[in-house]
Amino acid sequence: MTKMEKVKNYINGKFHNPLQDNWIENYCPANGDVYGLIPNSSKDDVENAYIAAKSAFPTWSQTTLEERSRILIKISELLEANLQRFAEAESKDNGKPISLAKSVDIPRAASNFRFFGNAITQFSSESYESVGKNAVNYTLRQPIGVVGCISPWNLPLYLFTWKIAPAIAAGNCIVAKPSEVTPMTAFLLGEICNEAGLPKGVLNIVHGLGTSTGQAIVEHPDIKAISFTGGTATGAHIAKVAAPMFKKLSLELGGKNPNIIFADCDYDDMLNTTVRSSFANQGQICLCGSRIFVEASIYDKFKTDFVKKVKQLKVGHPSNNDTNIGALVSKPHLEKVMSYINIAKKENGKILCGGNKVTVKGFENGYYLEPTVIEVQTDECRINQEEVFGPVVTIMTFNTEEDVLKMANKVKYGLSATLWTNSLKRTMRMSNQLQAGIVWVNTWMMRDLRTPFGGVKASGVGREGGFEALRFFTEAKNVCIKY
Ligand code: TXE
Repeated sequence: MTKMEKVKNYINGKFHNPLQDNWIENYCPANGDVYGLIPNSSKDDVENAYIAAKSAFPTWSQTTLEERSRILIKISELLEANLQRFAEAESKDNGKPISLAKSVDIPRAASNFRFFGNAITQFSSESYESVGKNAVNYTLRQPIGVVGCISPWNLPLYLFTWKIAPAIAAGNCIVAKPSEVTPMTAFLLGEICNEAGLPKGVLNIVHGLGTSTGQAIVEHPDIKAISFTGGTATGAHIAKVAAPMFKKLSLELGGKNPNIIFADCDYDDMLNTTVRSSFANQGQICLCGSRIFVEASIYDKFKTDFVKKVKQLKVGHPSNNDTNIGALVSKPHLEKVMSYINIAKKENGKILCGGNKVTVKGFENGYYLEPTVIEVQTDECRINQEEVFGPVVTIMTFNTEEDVLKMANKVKYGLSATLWTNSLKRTMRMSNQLQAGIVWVNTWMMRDLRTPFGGVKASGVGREGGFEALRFFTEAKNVCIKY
């Protein structure tokens, strides 16, 4: 067996084993081997991380914006300089194609630091003159103190840094936990932070299971805000634990996003983007358009062309440059996705392509699955209502704008929606009425980091991105002076 890669906790600028010497096995999705060990940190490890964060806070919160900005941008530059190493680690830990880790995950993690390094220099307090009352108000935006950041496994470093960069920029200190399924790049980030001169204790990373380490962060009475991305059930549980302590909460949860295609769209662009919005990252992105609705007049053509393109996608080892679909993140997740394919079959869903596990030669124990397209007759079946979070999409037809809008909104989630049309009037009507935090028209996952990001209904509460994130990680304090 190859040498075990041991992840350690990063507390007060140093790397530590968990106090109780408890470890979890880390699996490589591409071949199913255990290749590393991860601390399963206890309450005491979380407490040590909290103490380090608490002691760093008075100085960090008073550090000038220029200095915070300089350090964040330095971290960004170091990530860029280490692109290859980080991309390889991400791909090995998660199963995603190396090409994706190199072009999306790691560059975006670097952008998160650069963006918030710049944004904090533009974030300002407001003032309000109370005309005729001889008074002036000013509103300070002060850092909260010690905050908790908990992130998932699908875009590991990308989503981890999406939280910690604004938290640090705003002057907070952090106790953070990446997913226990994909801890490696967060572990490597510790070294980069030290090299960039981030003062010790500003960022502390504890690894472990959600139910032990994550729970300890959420339950900690002095960790005053929790920013969480993950499953809806976990989000609901976190909200329940945090509410009696009046913690500030930002929850970015699941999605079951509609991709609505009208006959008047730019067809080729729509087709290529729809393949991507269905299967990028093995369909494990909360923004993936997993419910495809196609206007009746182009339904048959779309069905033929789409299935043909999906069949061309290459499932293979993540380290091959020509792989389009890598491995799913874990064995339990593969089984969950398979179980949904079976549910769809029982519900009379017609499998147009895919539906089976794939054996990749030389990596027979890896977690591979064919990209799967299922034709459904009704939007009310489970495969069309519940989040699968894998390379599985449904397609069905619609006749009127009214019908498709109803179906699009008739799920418990409301994260994103995609609309393909060249009609301006329809664009305006539909985008106003779609129940989603994000609507993309004639594109998908085009991101501008200044924009609000998050969902409605069971997709969560709060918004990340731009000044929204900086507002979340600060408390507004109004001072009213009568003169
Ligand atoms: O996520 P969890 P899971 C969806 C997707 C997936 C399902 C479950 O449908 O199949 O959620 O995935 C930590 N207190 N998404 O179970 O458990 C956990 O350790 C504090 C959508 O893997 O929500 C990890 O760090 N923390 C999603 C993080 O929560 C807890 C991305 C997310 O894990 C905790 C991932 C607890 N009690 C899955 N329990 C998206 N929105 O993008 C777990 N955690």
